[in-house]
Amino acid sequence: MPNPFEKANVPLSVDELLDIAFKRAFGKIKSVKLYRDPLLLYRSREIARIQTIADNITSRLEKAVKSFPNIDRLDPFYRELLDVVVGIDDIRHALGALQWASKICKRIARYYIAKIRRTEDPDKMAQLRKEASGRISSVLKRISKEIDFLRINIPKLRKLPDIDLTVPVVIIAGMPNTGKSTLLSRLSTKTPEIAPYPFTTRGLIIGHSELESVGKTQFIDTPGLLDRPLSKRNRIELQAIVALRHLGGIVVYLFDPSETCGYPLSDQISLYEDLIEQFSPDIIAVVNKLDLEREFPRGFLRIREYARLKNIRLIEISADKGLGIAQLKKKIISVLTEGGDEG
Ligand SMILES: Nc1nc2c(ncn2[C@@H]2O[C@H](COP(=O)(O)OP(=O)(O)O)[C@@H](O)[C@H]2O)c(=O)[nH]1
Ligand SMILES: [Mg+2]
Repeated sequence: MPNPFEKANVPLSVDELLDIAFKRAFGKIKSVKLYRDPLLLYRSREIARIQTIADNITSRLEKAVKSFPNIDRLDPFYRELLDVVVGIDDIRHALGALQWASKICKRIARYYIAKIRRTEDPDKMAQLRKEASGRISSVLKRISKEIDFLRINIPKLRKLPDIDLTVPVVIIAGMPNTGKSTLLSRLSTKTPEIAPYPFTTRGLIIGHSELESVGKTQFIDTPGLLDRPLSKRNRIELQAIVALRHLGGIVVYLFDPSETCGYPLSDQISLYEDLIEQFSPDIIAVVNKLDLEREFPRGFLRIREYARLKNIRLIEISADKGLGIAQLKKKIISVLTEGGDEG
């Protein structure tokens, strides 16, 4: 299931829409019937001009509206992102404006075409056609703000990550340099994809893997999102984080008791508690850099003591040296398949 906004049309600007429609209307039009009677020919031509302008514009507007996914049927993950990136109310308003303009343009065309049918005066026909095009132009100009809004925002939505929501997700969290990228590449097969994500400069890093008895699994590293305290985030950043929660994934949290990551263990513990509270109650707690225990024993003693007091089952690994990875995989599989605590 790819990004649902991928096929959303970026509408042309008002000037482009008008330009194309008018050029079409004053070029050769196939629908003009070749009457011998000059009056009938004249009438047919003016009607075809109005019809061409209206059809050209309304079909483009409708295509833009129809190509946008149904907001009410979006998966919560993408709906939340839509709200973060552009705002659901604003997008509804903009799409509604295009729909409104299309309806009015059709109505204008019908009205003037009927009037042209009722007149015998060629000058009057030309004048009515000019009036109709003038009114259609001004309807479009009234929605230029909404069109520009879509022109700016739809490309942003099209760049959102493709996340297969039918495949289980494992999110890797932890402070910077605790070993998330190293672990991701240990757990997933090929080189990971990088998908742009709102409010991160480095995007989401997505690794794919086949897990025994689970099947396809996505491992996601979220640089800049789940690596510092949530309390320091603004509303928009929090929303980008909340969207991650809608992935329904499990979270693996990395501690680096060696503190070679540059962050004291106490900060790492407080981020862990923050994530438990705000993000997910069942986070798999993982101690990384086990190979550095001899060199930095204090942190390792402390995290084990903390885990004992809180009744947390720690899994100890070295992502870099490949220690404990099988055990961590087993744990991930058991949580994904049973949601349980064994393994
Ligand atoms: N000694 C040791 N270093 C590790 C281990 N895992 C990661 N590192 C190192 O820690 C640094 C940060 O790792 P990285 O995966 O980029 O961390 P991230 O910022 O959380 O993605 C790198 O220099 C890694 O080589 C480990 O198990 N043992
Ligand atoms: Mg990294």
